[in-house]
Amino acid sequence: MGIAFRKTTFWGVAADLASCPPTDRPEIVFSGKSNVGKSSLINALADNRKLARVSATPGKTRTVVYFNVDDKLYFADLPGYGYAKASKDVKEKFNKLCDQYFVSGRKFSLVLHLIDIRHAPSKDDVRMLEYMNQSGIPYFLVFTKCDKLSKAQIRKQLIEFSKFLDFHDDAHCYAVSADNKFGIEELRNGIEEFLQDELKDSM
Ligand SMILES: Nc1nc2c(ncn2[C@@H]2O[C@H](COP(=O)(O)OP(=O)(O)OP(=O)(O)O)[C@@H](O)[C@H]2O)c(=O)[nH]1
Ligand SMILES: [Mg+2]
Repeated sequence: MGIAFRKTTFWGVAADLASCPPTDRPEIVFSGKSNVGKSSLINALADNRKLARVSATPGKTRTVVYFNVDDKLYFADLPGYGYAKASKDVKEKFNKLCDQYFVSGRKFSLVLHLIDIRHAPSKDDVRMLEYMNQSGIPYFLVFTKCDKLSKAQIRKQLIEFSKFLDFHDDAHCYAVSADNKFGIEELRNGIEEFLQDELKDSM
């Protein structure tokens, strides 16, 4: 049984945990630095440019934005962290929401953690991976904006990252571009395969 990613619709926004949807379906969380391309990736997966708001100014997303995917799962678009121009107050608010989100015991099935293929992972990325490794949170690493590099450069970057990122043995890595759709179908298939059993159980 497949997931029709094109049947993705806006569900709503949550400024706190109480307004998140019921945990009745698998939830996929998009995390990563501001401007890394979380909202663009959601649009690429759904094949709908108008779905998630892509920021002209980074750091705009300040709430968790939920999408209903084919009435089978949710996508949760988290606020990006580490945006330098956000005030301290705003930054703390983001962090609180993100931290709460991860420690709340809220059930989520998979985190897609996004890293720009062109730049070395930040301290926050490393911290996030350590946290997910320690807590046994399932994640895929998704390297974004691959249209900016050649295939050879992409391979080189992936090898470079694997030297200092503590990849889980079974970590899934994807290289994608929301711009030219490189790797998007592979990621859809990866998500589908990963959720197969959970979706079967919930039917
Ligand atoms: N070249 C290229 N640009 C991209 C790609 N994905 C996103 N962008 C651009 O990167 C910028 C940020 O994209 P968003 O999708 O808004 O990033 P975000 O992670 O949701 O940002 P926040 O909501 O601020 O956390 C936009 O200008 C996008 O057009 C990509 O695959 N290739
Ligand atoms: Mg966004």
